[in-house]
Amino acid sequence: NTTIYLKEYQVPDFLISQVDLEFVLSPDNTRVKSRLKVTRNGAHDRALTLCGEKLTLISVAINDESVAADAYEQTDMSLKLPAVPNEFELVIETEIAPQQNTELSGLYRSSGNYCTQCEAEGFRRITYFLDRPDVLAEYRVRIVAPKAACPVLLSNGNPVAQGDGPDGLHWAQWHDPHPKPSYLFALVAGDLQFIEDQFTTMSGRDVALKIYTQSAYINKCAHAMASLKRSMAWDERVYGREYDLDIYNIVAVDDFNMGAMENKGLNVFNTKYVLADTDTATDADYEAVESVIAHEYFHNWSGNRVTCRDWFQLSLKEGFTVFRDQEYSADLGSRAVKRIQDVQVLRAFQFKEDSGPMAHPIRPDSYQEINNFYTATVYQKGAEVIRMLHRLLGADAFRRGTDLYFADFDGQAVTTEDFVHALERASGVDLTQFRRWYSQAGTPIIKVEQHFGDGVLTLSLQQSCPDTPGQTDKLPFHMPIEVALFSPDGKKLVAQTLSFNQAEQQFRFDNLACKPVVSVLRYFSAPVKLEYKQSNADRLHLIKYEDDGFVRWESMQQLCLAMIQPALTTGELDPRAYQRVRDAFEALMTDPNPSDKAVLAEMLTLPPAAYIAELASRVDPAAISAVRDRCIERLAKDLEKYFHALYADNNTALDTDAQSLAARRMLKNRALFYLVETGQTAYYALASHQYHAASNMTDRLAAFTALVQSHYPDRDALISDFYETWQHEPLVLDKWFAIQAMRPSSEALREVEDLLHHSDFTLTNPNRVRSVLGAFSGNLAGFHRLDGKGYALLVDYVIKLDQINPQIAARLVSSLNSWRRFTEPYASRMRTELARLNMVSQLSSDVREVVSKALS
Ligand code: HT7
Ligand code: ZN
Repeated sequence: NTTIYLKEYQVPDFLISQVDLEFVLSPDNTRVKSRLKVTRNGAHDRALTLCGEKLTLISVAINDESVAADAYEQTDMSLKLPAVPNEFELVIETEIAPQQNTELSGLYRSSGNYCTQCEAEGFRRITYFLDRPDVLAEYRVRIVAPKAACPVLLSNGNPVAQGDGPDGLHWAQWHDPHPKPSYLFALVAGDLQFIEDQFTTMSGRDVALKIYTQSAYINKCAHAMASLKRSMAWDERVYGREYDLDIYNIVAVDDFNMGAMENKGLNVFNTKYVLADTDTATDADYEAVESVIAHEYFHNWSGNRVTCRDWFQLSLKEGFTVFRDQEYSADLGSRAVKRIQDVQVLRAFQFKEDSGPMAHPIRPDSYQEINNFYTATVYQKGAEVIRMLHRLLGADAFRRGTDLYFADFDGQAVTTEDFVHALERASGVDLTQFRRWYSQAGTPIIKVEQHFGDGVLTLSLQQSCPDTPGQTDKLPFHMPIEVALFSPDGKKLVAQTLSFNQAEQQFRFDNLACKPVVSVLRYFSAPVKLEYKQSNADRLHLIKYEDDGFVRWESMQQLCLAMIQPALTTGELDPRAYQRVRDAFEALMTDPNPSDKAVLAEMLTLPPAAYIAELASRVDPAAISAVRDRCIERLAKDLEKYFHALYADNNTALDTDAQSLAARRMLKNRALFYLVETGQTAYYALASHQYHAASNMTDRLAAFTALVQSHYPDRDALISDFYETWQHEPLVLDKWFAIQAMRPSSEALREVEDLLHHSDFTLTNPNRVRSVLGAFSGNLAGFHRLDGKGYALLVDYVIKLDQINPQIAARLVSSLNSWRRFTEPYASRMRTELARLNMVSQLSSDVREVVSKALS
């Protein structure tokens, strides 16, 4: 594998200002004719080298003159034209086979329809091109296809013309007036239905909105459409951003490597993030659709109008856009729950990445395979970095900064430095030190100590950041630390943002009548790990009086960790630690006026096993599962009557708005989970009744999950019933696969082996692969076995999958990355399997990069 370095970035030797593409579609030999307006960029005499992969070259012509084969050099990665004029028209004809494209990058087929995925480097699998984000061109596209098989022909921009041709063919022409990089190109063709609506922009322009999918799914697109309209209005209101074409098309397909793609005017989505109706989608699915629709829409400005200079700048568009979609969801629903859930994702995935062999800054310095860098670090930590900027500058200055950024760089391909500098210019805040967040990897650790005397509280903060591959001796970061002080009777005395930028720093709070309770890192104001010897009494105080839902939840998590962590080594639950959690749970459940039912549901949830593992110095998966399971079982039994009351109180439809109803369901189903964990027949019956009587997938799936992951005696019959009922709904079937693969027991391996041989399992659909192998690899109790058979199974399938879809194979193998952090024999067994994988001679560059870094 070759390594690409940020420091070696060079401007392109040539620019392409106009692209005319003609596609004559056919499953095994699609003809692509590309007509490019090319100009030399600067004074040099270097050759024009175009990227191209898996292409059959038919012809090359410069200024209408055919170029002979001996006048160019072709490799399996490129086409080099040594002597070209300074300005010319280049016409290249190639042939491709979308039907054989199982990598789902470039032009491929999903359920018989044609679609594309060009980010990051898929366009070079369609035609020879300068396939890099800093080459922006205006595109005109003509698509020719059989009318019967492909009545719908779509590309970027606005429709220009369409017509019928000979032999049952028809054609359509599209024009995108906004210059764009090739990664934003899209084409869709096939037998698709659509729903339509419209949006009038703030300047009064009407935009046609359409969502296309297979006819079987068309009745499930209304929520996505409503989400799109809400997103368009939000981006106008909050960022002053208006949509800029006459039409906004979304297409939902079954086979897609990621969640969705923001191609200009023609988003392509994984069906998982479009389709939703109450029968088949849970409340969480509805929220996911809302946020991904918003995310892709927001890219129209943060990514498309202003794009990335190179792929090292990926967080420029992804971190910023994730921040935008997180804020959108927070504005729409419960801000506190959104923050809690986003922090959970960050801790589960990004903290793990930061402590493993693939750790990288949000702007990486190097990569071998760019697809491996669509990571939680670039996305989620990238969003946290923008969130800190927002907090340090304040909302108004931040908005002035983003206005300046969009105005200055519209139509350009820029860097994270350009973004930070725009914020600096607009706000006058010096962000010199803050920039270290872009270049230093690792999760900072903040030690907090407090001292109180003579009415003065001194808060001492110390920061450090662990070494990561290739980076030692990190310099201090600049971060906002939100604090508040509470009086003994629960009054908020002070709330303040501390600007923390030294290795050690002290902050004074004067004139305090008595020792306050200190709340630190409110709203999770910086992506750090806190080392804070807070008393349990203070935690309980914050659970009771904090108005930040995140801190209330975090304080509860800390109480739980204080019960779980010591037991991982002693094997015994400390009775006092247990009693504290038990009493706190009881107090929460008997609070007559819980402020937010969804926050309460989160507070009644123990820290996830993955987070307990992340915090451990050495991971003993069996100990983590055993201790966590024991806590759940004891809490379930001891608090049964409260869980039962909570269930009964919330098993109603008293609320009318969708959000309150969803919060009620969340709380009720949390209670149901504990009730089923008591192992009592009556509660199995209750869950079984809920499963059969449910009027929505949230309740049905919650009951199904609780029962399948318990010792329910009729488990097998229940699993069959679910399958019989939902086998024709692929997204529901994915849930069916995943819930079994996540069974928290050593039995999971046998079940996963069966699932992998199920007639509905396939390695060609990424959602299905994720629902079995992805879910299994995240199953601490099932995957991590003393005999290492979980790892062996995963590697067997990674080897097979690598031949089909290397991007997905590489993501699966990363679950073994953290092998060094495990106790024996797990660590050795994981390493053995990685070494076996590394011995395979025909590995893709994707898997090779992950496995070699994991072993180095
Ligand atoms: N910007 C999109 C990234 C994406 C992608 C990247 C690599 C391979 C396949 C992919 N599909 C989509 C998604 C987003 O962040 O909006
Ligand atoms: Zn994105």
